Amino acid sequence: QQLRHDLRAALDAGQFHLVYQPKVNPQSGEVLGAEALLRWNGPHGPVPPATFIPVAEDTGLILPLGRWVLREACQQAQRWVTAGHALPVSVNISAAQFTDPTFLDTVQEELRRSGLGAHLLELEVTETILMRHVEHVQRNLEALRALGVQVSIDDFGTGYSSLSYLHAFPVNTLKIDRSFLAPDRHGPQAEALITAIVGLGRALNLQVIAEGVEEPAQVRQLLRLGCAAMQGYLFARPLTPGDFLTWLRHWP
Ligand code: G
Ligand code: G
Ligand code: MN
Ligand code: NA
Repeated sequence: QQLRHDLRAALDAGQFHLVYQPKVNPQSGEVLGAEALLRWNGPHGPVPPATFIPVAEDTGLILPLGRWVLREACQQAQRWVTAGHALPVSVNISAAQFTDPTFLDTVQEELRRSGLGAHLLELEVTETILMRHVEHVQRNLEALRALGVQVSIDDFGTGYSSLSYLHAFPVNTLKIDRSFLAPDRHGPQAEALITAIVGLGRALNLQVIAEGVEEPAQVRQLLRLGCAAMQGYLFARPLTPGDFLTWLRHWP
């Protein structure tokens, strides 16, 4: 209850900020983009998104907050363009945003305000959202594609994707959930699942990226299995905009 109250005041008080986690191809050394991740420094210290995002979703605050995230991320990506780095920024989208009638207008409006090219914005939508809200999905995805905005399916492999829907959805990327890389899942089964997702990506002409890469052995495994796009603590933690620029100068 206190959390709800603090959260409502937090947006006006400017207590939120975004950090950016790079996506890389460690083989080519290319930086593929960065995922924007929301952080809240509340009145009693930092609160993890896994705690406050569900509350923001319950209270409806996720709509103004999600809009703020989009605005901030588009502005940051446009600053990167100005600094000579045309890197796509990825923004996580909640179910309540995706199914809101103003969603498409909001995306367009924030692109316009920031001046960011649509091809430099990527939206990350979970597999579960896509499967649960099929009625919004086709319209949203087609409109986003028409705008030139990229869409990736986040946490792929943890939900229940219908392959027939997946085939029909105009998306760009499958993001392999990090649970497939977790140490306790190592072994032939996890490897077979990664192989299956990489194969699905090839069959459907989708990019595939692995998240949660923490160890060099995982890099070797992913490259061997045909997945060269990666994100994880091994390369960089989510970084403040200043640290992100420093990281860019020193990478690879
Ligand atoms: O940043 P961290 O890995 O702690 O994020 C935890 C969870 O919160 C992840 O599921 C992530 O997708 C989600 N999350 C982080 N930032 C945002 C955001 O801006 N919007 C939404 N909807 N979810 C976010
Ligand atoms: O649900 P989503 O995939 O958006 O979640 C992103 C979350 O994953 C962020 O909170 C981010 O901090 C976290 N994350 C990013 N890289 C790693 C990693 O290598 N290991 C672990 N355990 N978490 C990671
Ligand atoms: Mn994500
Ligand atoms: Na993710």
